Amino acid sequence: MSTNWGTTLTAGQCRAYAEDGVVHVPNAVDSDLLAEIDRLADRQLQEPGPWVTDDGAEQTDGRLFTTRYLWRSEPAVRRFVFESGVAGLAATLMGSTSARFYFDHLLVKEPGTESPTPWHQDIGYWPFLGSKICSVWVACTGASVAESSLEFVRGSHLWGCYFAPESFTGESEWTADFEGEHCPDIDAARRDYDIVGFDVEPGDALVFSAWTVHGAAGNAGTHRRTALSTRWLGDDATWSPHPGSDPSVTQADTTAVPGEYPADDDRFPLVWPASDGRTP
Ligand SMILES: O=C(O)CCC(=O)C(=O)O
Repeated sequence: MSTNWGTTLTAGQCRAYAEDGVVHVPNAVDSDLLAEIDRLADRQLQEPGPWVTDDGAEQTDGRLFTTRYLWRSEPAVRRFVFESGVAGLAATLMGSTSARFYFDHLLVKEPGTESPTPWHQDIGYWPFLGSKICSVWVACTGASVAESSLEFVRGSHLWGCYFAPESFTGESEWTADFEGEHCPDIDAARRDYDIVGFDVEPGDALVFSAWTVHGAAGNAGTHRRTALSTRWLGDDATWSPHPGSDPSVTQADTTAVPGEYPADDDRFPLVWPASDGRTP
């Protein structure tokens, strides 16, 4: 898709990203790509890849399943990353001249899944620092907030807080290595926060800063909720591995130097602007 997001996004959408830390961009991705991702989700549920979170095996009421870092092996995800236009969308909203790709995260909640996505900030999970780092979460299926579309604490990206990563399944995993402040219990005091949630249609994108606190309810609906979240690094991102950060790319996997911009074209490819001069 060759959308020029610089002219397509409204001033209100750009302001929402800057001030709220999240913006809803309807109809951002073509339906043929979404269908490919839906098929991939079916395959992954049957035969999960290496980086999986799954509370499904013993679960009777639904299943919260996530798998990530598929872009190097799955052509559908590769196409999504390099051809859907989401890199340009991320760069434009971050106010960045470039967007490097970090990783993809496919998130599935079967109908009846009780497990919420815990309230969290993304930055603590990731081996990066910088203000221009974001996710483009694309709905592959429609979902209301009650069906597990995302909610955000408006303006929380400006709190100046850096919260510990939270396990999605509640079990102690790599996130436990992090020492630091935990995200407040937003649900225990919802009225104290400015919470915004978005009902989404297939192809809608929610673009949010890595510093914005967000979460999602379980899926009280009758159909599967599938989303593909891609993670983007802007001009001021620096490589910053730390205990408790995402083990899918470690120092051993990259030439990136701690404290410096991650100019590793193999692990963190520059997708925007496209090297062949096309608008991706
Ligand atoms: O889809 C979800 O339930 C969670 C998504 C999320 O937390 C993210 O993309 O950062």
